[in-house]
Amino acid sequence: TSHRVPTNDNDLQGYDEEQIRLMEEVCIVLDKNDVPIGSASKKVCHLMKNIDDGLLHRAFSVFLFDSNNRLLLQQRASEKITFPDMWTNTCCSHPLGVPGETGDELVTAVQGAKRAAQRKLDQELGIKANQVPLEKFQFLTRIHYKAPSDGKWGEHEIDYILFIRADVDHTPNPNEVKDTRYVSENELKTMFEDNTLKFTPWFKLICQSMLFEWWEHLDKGLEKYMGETSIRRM
Ligand code: DMA
Ligand code: MN
Repeated sequence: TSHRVPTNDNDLQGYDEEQIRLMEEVCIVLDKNDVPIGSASKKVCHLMKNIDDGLLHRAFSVFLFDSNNRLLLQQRASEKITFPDMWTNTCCSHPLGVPGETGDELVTAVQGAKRAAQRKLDQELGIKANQVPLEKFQFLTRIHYKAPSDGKWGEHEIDYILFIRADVDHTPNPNEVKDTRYVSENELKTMFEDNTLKFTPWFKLICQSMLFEWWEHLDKGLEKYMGETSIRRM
């Protein structure tokens, strides 16, 4: 089934041309148990009026750490249609409704999220696939959350949380990323005290729940946290 929710072309007027084009990407539409039930454009999936009707899609969030256990953050570009200029984790986007990125079972869906993560780390940050091989990604859990952006746009996702430890070379794509910064745990906590900085809602949710506990276990091993099968509802 395809969700043909009527939308108005005026919805995208005035936004960046490249970001408008990316709104045609095909997202995976889910039921609340993360079972794919169809597909819909990125635009349709992120209009608050459709989210209010229950439309839910699949996403991923990458947290990339260097060998000093510093987390790479990005500040979203002003061109982004949702959550512009906000600081957030290394890279977020959506596995698409294409072979290799979609899947009904958790194992195939996780593999699809890893492939999408590798694709977007290059597109957003210029990190090449050979520096972030699929087998290096660690799947932790899935988070179901809903968050408005500006009234018209928002998020309603089941978000696959992926950690990766790698020393990488990055060259941000200015259409996606305004700034980047490597932070220690204490440096991130200090950033949260700076009222001039804005953070994405999903990053705040993950920071308030599991991030610092997972971070503490980077050296000890994340095995006991990996591959959680229940979906965390936030
Ligand atoms: C969407 O991220 C995914 C999450 C977890 C919020 P995004 O808005 O950065 O997606 P994209 O980079 O595809 O625009
Ligand atoms: Mn989304």
